Amino acid sequence: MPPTITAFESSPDRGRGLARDMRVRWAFEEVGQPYDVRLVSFSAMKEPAHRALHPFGQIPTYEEGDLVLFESGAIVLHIAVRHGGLLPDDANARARAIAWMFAALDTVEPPIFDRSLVQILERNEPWYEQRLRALDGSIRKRLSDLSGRLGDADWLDGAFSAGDLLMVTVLRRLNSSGILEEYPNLAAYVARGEARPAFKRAFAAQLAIFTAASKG
Ligand code: GTB
Repeated sequence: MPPTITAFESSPDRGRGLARDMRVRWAFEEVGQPYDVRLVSFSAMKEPAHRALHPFGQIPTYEEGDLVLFESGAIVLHIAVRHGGLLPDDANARARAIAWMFAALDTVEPPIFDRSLVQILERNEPWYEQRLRALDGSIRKRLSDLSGRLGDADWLDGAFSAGDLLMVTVLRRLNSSGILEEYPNLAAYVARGEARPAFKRAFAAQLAIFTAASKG
């Protein structure tokens, strides 16, 4: 039986592939492994049955036999360790690819994710513009360093890896902000990731859920 992951029954991103199941789907597609998806509602996520899988009552989760995982980064790492194609064989290169995974989630994602939260939750607050400017400053600092490091390479460290997969999913969240375009090599990097056949298959799969839900 293929592993089962969970995803939003009705994603608030309206099929833009911004929820964190997208990176897990993409990882499965890159390594050529089938997977099943169980859709969960916001209320079901907070029920004991789902909390047994995910202590914080969120998606995505991963179930395979006796193994239950949460945290999208841990799930992508697990897929990459189990199957070839997302981590280099050379031990040092593998360690560096894993460092890029952590960099994507620990160093680059926080201000980007906070920006989207602030736009949703704090738009009518008196501090909104100031907070947004501060976050944009933090984001630009990270992007400037990342852009300098990437230079004119296709990927962050040699061949495409799970580090690139996570970094691209993180940067995609800036797609409608205008900020990414200030760093043409990063915009091209995201476009390269999105052009990968595995990304396209993963994107189409999550979009199909939104399309079916909006018809039904
Ligand atoms: N660190 C965890 C991980 O990486 O797996 C974070 C998991 C997480 O934030 N899950 C979110 C969730 O379940 C969905 S992805 N939220 C429901 C809840 O907490 O009750 C975050 C997300 C939500 C919405 C959009 N969007 O609308 O664009 C994008 C991303």
